[in-house]
Amino acid sequence: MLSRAIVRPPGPTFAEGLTSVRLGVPDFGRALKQHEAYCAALQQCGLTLTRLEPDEQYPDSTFLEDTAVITERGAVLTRPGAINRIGEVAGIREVLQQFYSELHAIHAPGTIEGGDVCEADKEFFIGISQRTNETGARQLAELLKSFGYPASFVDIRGMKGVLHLKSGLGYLGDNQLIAIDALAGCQEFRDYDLVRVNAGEEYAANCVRANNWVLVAAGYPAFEEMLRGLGYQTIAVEMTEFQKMDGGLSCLSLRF
Ligand code: CIR
Repeated sequence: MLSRAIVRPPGPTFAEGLTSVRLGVPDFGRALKQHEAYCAALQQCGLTLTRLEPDEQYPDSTFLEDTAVITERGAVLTRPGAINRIGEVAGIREVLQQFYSELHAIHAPGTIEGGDVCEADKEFFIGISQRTNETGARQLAELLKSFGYPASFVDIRGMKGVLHLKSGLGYLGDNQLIAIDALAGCQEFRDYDLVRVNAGEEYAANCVRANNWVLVAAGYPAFEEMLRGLGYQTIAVEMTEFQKMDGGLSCLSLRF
């Protein structure tokens, strides 16, 4: 059961963040409204929010999932592969110290971004990506092992348009793993029931199971309908302005 989430609204420099997509410049006012609706959706799922102040020094700091990996048994501060995001981690350390007495960290030359880490019940998948290197993945796997969790690696470096592992993978619970076509054939997922995402709806794969609900990006009706058909209650959240900056639903919070 999830009880808390940490969130940080975008700051006025949001549009200066990193992006690899060409969907236009995000509208700051609209991004703030979408973020507020996202927070309301998490609250509807029963989560108590810790709301951090916007941090204009770091345009991508609203995507705070990338700065830590949180499990029931311990937390790990990451070391983002995007050099201009490394400084975001110090602020998250201060916040997580309130909740975790023991905080671990990834060390240079290792890099990890939380978007590359997918938990499926008691097992973790770690994406090796443009942002997460093998050294960082191995460091994280060792730490997860010390918590009692197995981890395996999924190399996504050759997958065009997939920034992070969770850009194309999501765990719904009940042994059901959402996967875009490029990931569906990975051996690592062979023991799971795969829920496939239609071509053109790949962005929707990054959804968030939060207690009795699944948060989905608005605008993907076939995907949402499919989840409902599987018996899930969904909450659709407008994400257009975050999508312009390569961000999905999971990146906007740390949930535990
Ligand atoms: C970045 O490129 O780092 C941000 N603009 C987007 C990060 C998205 N994070 C995620 O998918 N976990």
